[in-house]
Amino acid sequence: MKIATLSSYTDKPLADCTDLELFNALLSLVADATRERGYNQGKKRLYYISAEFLIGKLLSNNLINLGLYDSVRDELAACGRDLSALEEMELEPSLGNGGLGRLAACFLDSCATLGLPADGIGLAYHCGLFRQNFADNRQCESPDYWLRWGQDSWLRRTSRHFRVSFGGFDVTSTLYEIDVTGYEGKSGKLRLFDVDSADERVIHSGISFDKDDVTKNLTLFLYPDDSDDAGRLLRVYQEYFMVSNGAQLILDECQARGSNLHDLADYAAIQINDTHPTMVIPELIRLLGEHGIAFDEAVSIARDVCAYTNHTILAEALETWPKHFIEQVAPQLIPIIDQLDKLVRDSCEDPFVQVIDEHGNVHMANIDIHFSHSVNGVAALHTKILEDVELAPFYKLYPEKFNNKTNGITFRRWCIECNPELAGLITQTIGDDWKHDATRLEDLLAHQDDDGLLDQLSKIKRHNKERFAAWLRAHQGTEVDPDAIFDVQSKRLHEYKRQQLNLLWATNTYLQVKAGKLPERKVCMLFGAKAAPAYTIAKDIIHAIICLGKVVAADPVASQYLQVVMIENYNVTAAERLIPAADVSEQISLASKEASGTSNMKFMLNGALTLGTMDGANVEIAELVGKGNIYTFGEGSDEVIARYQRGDYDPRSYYEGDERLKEAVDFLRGPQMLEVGNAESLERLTEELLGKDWFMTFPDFDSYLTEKARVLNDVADQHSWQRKALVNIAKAGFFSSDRTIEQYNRDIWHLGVDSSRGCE
Ligand code: C3B
Repeated sequence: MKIATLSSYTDKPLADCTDLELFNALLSLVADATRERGYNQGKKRLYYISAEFLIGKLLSNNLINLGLYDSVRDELAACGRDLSALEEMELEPSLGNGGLGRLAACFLDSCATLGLPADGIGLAYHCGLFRQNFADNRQCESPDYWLRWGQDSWLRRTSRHFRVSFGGFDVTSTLYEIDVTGYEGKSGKLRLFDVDSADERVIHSGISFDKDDVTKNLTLFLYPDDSDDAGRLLRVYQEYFMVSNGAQLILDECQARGSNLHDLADYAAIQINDTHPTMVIPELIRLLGEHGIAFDEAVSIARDVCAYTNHTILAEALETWPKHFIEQVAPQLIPIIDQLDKLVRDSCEDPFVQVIDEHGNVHMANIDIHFSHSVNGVAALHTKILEDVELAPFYKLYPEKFNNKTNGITFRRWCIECNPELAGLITQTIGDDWKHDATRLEDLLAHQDDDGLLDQLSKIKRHNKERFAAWLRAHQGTEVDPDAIFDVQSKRLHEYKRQQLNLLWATNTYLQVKAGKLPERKVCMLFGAKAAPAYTIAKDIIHAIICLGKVVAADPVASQYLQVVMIENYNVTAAERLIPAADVSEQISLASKEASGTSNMKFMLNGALTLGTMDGANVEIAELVGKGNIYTFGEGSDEVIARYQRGDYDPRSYYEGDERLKEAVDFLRGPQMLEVGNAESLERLTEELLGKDWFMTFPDFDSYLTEKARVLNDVADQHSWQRKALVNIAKAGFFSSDRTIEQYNRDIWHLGVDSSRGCE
């Protein structure tokens, strides 16, 4: 079948269709084209289980991957219709929070593109992560009904149903699927489960809802508020629901492909994305037991099938659940977890590595490490810290399991789609091989002295800044000046990422301007971040940023030199506009704390220069681009880890010792901020910094100021700046998720590539 034109999917001329009718026609066109190309098949299949898949809007991405973008755009244009208007009306599926979820989405894209038989497994959240808006200069949360749009959606209901038993009751579920199109190749699927009894009427005001009625609320939200036991318990219900459905599906499918279950590892690889899906291990063992496989063999099968990725060293993110929670949610897992605990206890006495600790808490990461065959970190430094420090006792037990897989991003979305002008310039300069082999971007290095090219880079950046400014105006009514330097920090709000350090810089800059020291060029600071609803200090930081923005904007002089903007409801769609427009990429986490970071890679690919600490993947970026093409500052991870170990950090000594820091901190709770802000919130933030500053912003303050001054000074010489940007673009090839996925497959999954053509 040859894929027809869009007009063959509508029963009237395109010009007469409503936008909604056109959108639905596009959905059908894409679905047919995807089916026509076929799905990647093979004896062994990867199941990437994850609580988050931050897939972003799919229309343009699918059209590009299917090679239909230009023809559809032209067909619409010929009838006076605009594809970008249809792109605008699509709602973004908000099925993720941050880097972890976006990584999962990039990985599915790469698996599909590389011809690997692979699916994502997760939950069909009705509202996903909350929608953020600002009122009274503070974050407010509301449900994000990404499916309630009067259109069909990418989510396809299947006829497959499962039953999941919880302590005291059962639920039934339905499998939904979203096609994951590969670039000029076949497809994979994102397979999402929903509970049949879900009922959105239990949502009260905002994102609060009846936490007790699990049959109704189970799949309504990603990461329900976990500040109380009911919320925490609900997370365990969600996790078990996800893995029980997933494990049943996997066993069914592998049997259908010919597995006798003893040989499951020849048919399935399961990648456990962070600790949320950990219960898939005991669940698999339990289900294998139901199929008559003895416990010891089932453990060994599960180990051969499962692999675990660690995404953070932050203790609070390495989940532990009270055993009685699991007993309440899935009592059938308790005998298995007890036996796993005993297996570990019998072979090793170290309390650090036990499955169940002396307080009766189950350590999910510990289950993953003992009972999977691979443990990987997500950047070289992160993996080294896992091996040498955070998971050192495990590394001693199982050195052969540990490996590094530095993260990556898909260049389809993060360049070809979001920055078409840059993609066009690259292709014009070096041909289009880079679209399949990102390392070919290095061919750009031969053009470093091409003044015309550097000039074009500069023009494209300017154009992207204008495009972003127009988008922001429409999005939240804020005006930004494309002549200003766009200095961007966009990522989840977390103290370790240190948006507060950037806030202190902005405060200092404002005070400098007030003291008559005027910068050469205006800086527009753009923040994009959501704070977890129960994370008070994170919300205080957002509040302080917004308040400072108001103070600066109200000042006729300062506002000529500085602007501080918090972008509302930062998500993939916003990132796609923002990142191509950035001049400076702020990657300023406390060294040792950011496992990898992936926005650093996206900014680099889009020609922004990194201002960062030697943390996560920044270290690898610095190695690749060389000292002259990145701006680094701050203490290194060894120093930071040693300071934590000594336990002698005293923020007050830094505060007392640096007048600029003292002034900036005092300003946060001073009269001008109090005029626009909330005293309790500003006070709490200031006290947190002075009394604790757990992520050590103060020791890096001085070097941050120095290095940021250098960055802002260097932007003025656009020729030399764009040369640096070109080196960054050229060296970004290493961070293609195609490279990452090839490494996962080579070292962990061992899937065959589906190189056949045509349909399923
Ligand atoms: C993130 C980490 O914080 C990032 O450093 C990393 O790049 C990505 O994962 C992807 O590996 N992360 C997250 O977004 N959510 C978590 N719960 C844990 C880590």
